[in-house]
Amino acid sequence: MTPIHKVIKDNKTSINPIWIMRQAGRYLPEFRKIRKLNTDFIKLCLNADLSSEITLQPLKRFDLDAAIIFSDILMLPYGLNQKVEFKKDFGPLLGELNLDEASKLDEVDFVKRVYPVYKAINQVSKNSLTVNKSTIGFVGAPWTLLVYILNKQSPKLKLKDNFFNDDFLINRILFLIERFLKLHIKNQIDNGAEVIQIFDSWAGLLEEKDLPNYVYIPTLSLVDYVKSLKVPVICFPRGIKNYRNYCEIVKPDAICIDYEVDPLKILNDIKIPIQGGMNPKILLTDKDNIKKEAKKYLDIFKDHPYIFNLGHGVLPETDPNMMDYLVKFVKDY
Ligand code: 1CP
Repeated sequence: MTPIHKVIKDNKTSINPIWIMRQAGRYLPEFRKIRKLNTDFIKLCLNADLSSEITLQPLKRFDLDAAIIFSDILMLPYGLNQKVEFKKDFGPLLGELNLDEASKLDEVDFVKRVYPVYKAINQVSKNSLTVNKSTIGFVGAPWTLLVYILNKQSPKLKLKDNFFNDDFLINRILFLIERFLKLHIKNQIDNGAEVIQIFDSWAGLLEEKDLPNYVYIPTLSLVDYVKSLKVPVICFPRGIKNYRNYCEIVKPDAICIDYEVDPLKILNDIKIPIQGGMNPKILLTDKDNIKKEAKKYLDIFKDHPYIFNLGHGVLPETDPNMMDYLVKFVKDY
């Protein structure tokens, strides 16, 4: 078993595996070099040789315990024939989803559109750099994908005033997303993904009363599906206030916490393995501070099954030397 599997499946507490959300990407000069030559982000994700290479870049530098595949949660709307672009200094920009056509889309056609993602997972999981490490596949949670599909841009900039107006439309989209997410997950697992992480990056936008409809029910269905395929599933409902309720209802195998969560409180509240927490901004400070903060999480979770990670993705302005320092500190702890 890999260290991450030992923590999730055996509740092991004496080891501290580490991987970092967005570990493959913008803070690495070797990534920027490839990105500069490949201005179309979706095309880059669909180039299996390059996306495998990018996935492995952080593993060449740091002693991480997982490879997370270089892809994006927006490959799902892309697979449904919705136009997806990434604009510099703006972020994702989507076209209109043709729901009638997407509802009739054949699963084979979806797989054809995104198959290089599966090919890359296959290549990565067979690479010698991932021996005794976990290859992590991922998807966006139904709610977070609904946000991008309907809002057509990051809700960070603006969530449209009439977002919730058409209940029937929302339910049709959620139903469609769920169906194709299962297909996307199944193909990632069949090609070598050994863990699935579900990113609900915008869960924190919802009021408590709306969580059952948009978050709990659709995510529970996905979690049950991943479990039925005998692969551990980690959920990251970023920004929600009550992680305990979430865990009791959705029942992931492990929970990834964001940086606003009080680690002492969560230790009391939650029995399942925990991942993450440290604020990514800490990596922009100095080594003493990184050590102090990382130690805080490791001390608090020393008798709890814990996977070290940040409380959101590593920031683009992070110095790779600081990442190196963090990984070594966690490994030597
Ligand atoms: O070079 C560039 O401009 C592209 C930047 C980039 C990268 C490197 C984007 C655009 N996506 C990615 C890769 C990516 N996205 C990974 C790769 C594996 C890794 O190293 O972790 C993963 C897991 C994601 C997941 C993802 N995409 C999430 C969930 C995690 C999170 O950060 O909250 C979300 C919300 C997205 C959408 C997305 N894709 C890209 C951007 C800039 C965004 C966020 C836009 C926004 O703020 O709304």
